Amino acid sequence: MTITTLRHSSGSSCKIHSFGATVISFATDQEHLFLSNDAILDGSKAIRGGIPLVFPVFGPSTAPSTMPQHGFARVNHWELIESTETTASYTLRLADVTAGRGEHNPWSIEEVVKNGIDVLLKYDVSLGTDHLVTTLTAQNTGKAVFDMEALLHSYFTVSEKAAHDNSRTFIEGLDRYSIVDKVTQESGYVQPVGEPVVISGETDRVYHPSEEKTGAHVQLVTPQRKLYITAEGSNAISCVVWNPGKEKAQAMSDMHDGAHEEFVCVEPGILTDRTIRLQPGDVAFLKQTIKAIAVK
Ligand code: TA6
Repeated sequence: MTITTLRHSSGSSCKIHSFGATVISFATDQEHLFLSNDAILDGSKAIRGGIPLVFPVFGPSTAPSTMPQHGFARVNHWELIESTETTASYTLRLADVTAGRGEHNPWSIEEVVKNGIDVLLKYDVSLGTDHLVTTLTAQNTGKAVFDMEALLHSYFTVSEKAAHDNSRTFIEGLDRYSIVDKVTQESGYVQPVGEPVVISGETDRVYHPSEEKTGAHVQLVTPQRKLYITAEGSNAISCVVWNPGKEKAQAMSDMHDGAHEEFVCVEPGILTDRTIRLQPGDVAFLKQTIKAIAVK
């Protein structure tokens, strides 16, 4: 298990853990990614913080599949194939996936022998003066078509424990997106124009674009800075906004006390009814750019 550090001459830096190819730090004049003090970094559990990679399913699997929540990408060791001072490229081959395949789904060892599914995942990380670009690509290297979801589960730090302070922490850019609220179980309503998205207690919502937009531009405003999160991909980009709230955070063994006030997850992804159907030989991608602007 290795941690690769990227450094830019401007002073920005980035750290990537080979477990899950999880970016665990992106700093300019300050750290932008949240990593729980209790995160487990020994490869026995998905890393709680940074940017875990979600593939090929988002959320819990549908029965009878026993693939774990968010799929296998975040719980396997990725190979670092190339790096420079400011870039790193990782790959994960299905043949090297030892954890998280589960049973009764097309990715299980038993099924793959019969159906001929194969995939090559690649993850490119590139550091700039004030930005970080992360690109996940999936190439269908097998004989059969497969469906996939993909998401960059980005945890962003919020200083001064202000994640739930709606006047200082909010998300812009999701106007007119339709909402699936997993806490209230409500759906089918849209984010009003000009109204920012705020975190109120436990928050777990998926925002789907009203049009088939293969790009998204979202701004996360916090007391310490504004983050411009731009995403593009091979299908419409949805955006998940998540914070576990106090009780759920306390119940998570790898979340330190009070952590729910220190981060907000803003997660671009290709999800649910926008799932990608990838034919043999085809490539799909999901790219996120995070740009930090200090708030004066
Ligand atoms: O992306 C939001 C979400 O799916 C939430 O429902 C919540 O469970 C979160 O991810 C964290 O999931 P994890 O499996 O990392 O505990």
